[in-house]
Amino acid sequence: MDYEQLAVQFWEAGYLTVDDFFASGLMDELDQLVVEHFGEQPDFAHTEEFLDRSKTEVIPWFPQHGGHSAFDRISELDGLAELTRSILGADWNALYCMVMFSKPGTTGQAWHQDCSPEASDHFNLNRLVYTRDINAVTGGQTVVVPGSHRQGELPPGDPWANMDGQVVLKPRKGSLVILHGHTWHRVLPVTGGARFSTNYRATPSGTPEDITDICVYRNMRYCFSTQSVVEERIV
Ligand SMILES: O=C(O)CCC(=O)C(=O)O
Repeated sequence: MDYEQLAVQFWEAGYLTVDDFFASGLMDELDQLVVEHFGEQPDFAHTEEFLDRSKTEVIPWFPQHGGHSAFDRISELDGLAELTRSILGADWNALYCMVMFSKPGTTGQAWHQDCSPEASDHFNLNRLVYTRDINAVTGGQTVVVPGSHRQGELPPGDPWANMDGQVVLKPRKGSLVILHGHTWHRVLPVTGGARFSTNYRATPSGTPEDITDICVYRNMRYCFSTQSVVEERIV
């Protein structure tokens, strides 16, 4: 695999998809662990205010904090580290891994940037692993605006309206999607079974660990650590 070429592609578009990056057997194993953890009807972890205002219905899980070492096998893969190094340079940092679970029939995630785009060198990378196919039948496709990681703040507006130039990604079982934290992105409504991705976040060296504490939505900025709206955004 030509990691340097993939890095060029990433920096041009602000995202990258590589299908068949992960072995099928490992995907089955991780998928099973996620399903067992969440069960049929998991409770939401975020506040009502967040769920209502953000138009985002996800439940996070940090499996490595609970000693689920199977998830380490992704972070230990040489190919993933090599590709991350090609994108971020030699001194990058791996953060935690987080599963984002959405129940069937939920809204997905509204447009957002994972962190504030004011400083172009302060950002996170979402390194997303998919253990099952995501397509028009399942719903939950990931939508991005190519090049938006260079366009500053996500414009205020309708959290859900289509945006000019948007591209719909349909990752498959075993796909890797890498998203720049400043890229404008969202997840479409989940119309099939449960939908989840596992995010192995990484940052360039010198980035604060809490870089994703304040998320930018089209109608607000939301701070996760204080569970509060820190800025209303009005058109
Ligand atoms: O699960 C996905 O495809 C996208 C995840 C996402 O929006 C995020 O991690 O900020």
